[in-house]
Amino acid sequence: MVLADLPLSERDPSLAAMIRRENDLEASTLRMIPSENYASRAVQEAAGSVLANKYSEGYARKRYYEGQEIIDEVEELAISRVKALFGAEHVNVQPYSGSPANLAVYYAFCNPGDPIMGLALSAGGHLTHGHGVSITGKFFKSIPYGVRRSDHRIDMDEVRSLAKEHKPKLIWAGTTAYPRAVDWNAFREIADEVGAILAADISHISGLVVAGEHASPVGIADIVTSTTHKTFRGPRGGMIMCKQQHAAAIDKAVFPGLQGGPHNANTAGIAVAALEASTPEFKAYAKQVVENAKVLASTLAELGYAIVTGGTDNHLVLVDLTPKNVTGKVGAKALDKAGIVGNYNTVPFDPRKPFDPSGIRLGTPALTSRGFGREEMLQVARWIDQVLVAPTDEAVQARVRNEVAELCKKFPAPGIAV
Ligand code: DSN
Repeated sequence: MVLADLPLSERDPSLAAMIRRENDLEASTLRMIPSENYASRAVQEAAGSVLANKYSEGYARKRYYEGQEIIDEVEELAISRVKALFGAEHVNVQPYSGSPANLAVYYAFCNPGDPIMGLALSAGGHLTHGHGVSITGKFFKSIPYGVRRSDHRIDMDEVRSLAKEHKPKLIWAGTTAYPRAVDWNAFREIADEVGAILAADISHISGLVVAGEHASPVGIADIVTSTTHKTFRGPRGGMIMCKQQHAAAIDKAVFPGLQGGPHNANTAGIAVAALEASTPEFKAYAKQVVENAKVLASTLAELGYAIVTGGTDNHLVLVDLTPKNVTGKVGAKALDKAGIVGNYNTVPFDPRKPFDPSGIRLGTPALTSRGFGREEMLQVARWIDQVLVAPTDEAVQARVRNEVAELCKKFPAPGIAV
């Protein structure tokens, strides 16, 4: 057999072993980072296929390279499925991920130095919505808005007054660590009042939007961006939806503005994910994601945890650990040792620094993909509490890790070989 035909386990056994270990880790732990999920076997097959071999600069039927008859079909299929799911007028599935999708929006509508607005990272926004360490905060004049001190919800009065003062070219509505619904119409009103482009970043919630578990910004915002691997449960990737009037500007910004050839295998994975997201099973899944997050939030609240905003409307729970005298980093690391994988996170008006903040962020998309429901979430909340009340107790961590692994065996993760 020629070397190129050897399986990975023989061609590169050490790397194959790493993948096997990651497989086992994902199989046996509770993956609660809200932006993660389990892509199905079919999505993984498409995303790992020979389509990755092909270069396809341009768009379907308008490529710069030959041999595109199948790639064109694949990209058109992905686009038509995403259009139908979201009711979008125009879709671009070429962005490599969420950050490049967002950069394309800037490139389409803004010039360097233009004022732009987005939710501050410290209040639950995203780096690419104008944070100072991001290129988006360096090349544009970023005016962040925040959440109210009283209830930690987005302060639409502040959004309006900042927009009127700074006349932004672009306003971002969208979040990464915000447990409540976003009011797209309220953003639309403000954008109209100041003549701004409104971009909704639904990376975290696109699966919920498809299923009607969160209101859709499609048709309200000028532009909607999303990753494809979070609640949408596809491969790593990005997509942009927009009104027809912005189609040419967006397409030109993605290619040739920012990117070269699209990652065609990922495009195929997006097509499969869109097919899966159109099923009644997916609708039930997304409903359960939200129900599970509500159970987690209310149970942790009963156990004495400070839940940011007092609960959740979506797939994530932001927990302020200050009342428990544990920092977010210590808490997240203790949970990780116990097989409960979340991330430490700032909470609004956090007196601590982002590298060792006061909170943890926990999500339910991956657990729900395993089939977890109310009973399992009650148990997860109890385990979280047992670990966090004694964050240096390695015996507790070991015991919980074993119990977690036992429960995981009863709920095999999709797309994971056991
Ligand atoms: N890294 C993603 C998240 O965890 O929310 C955002 O890009």
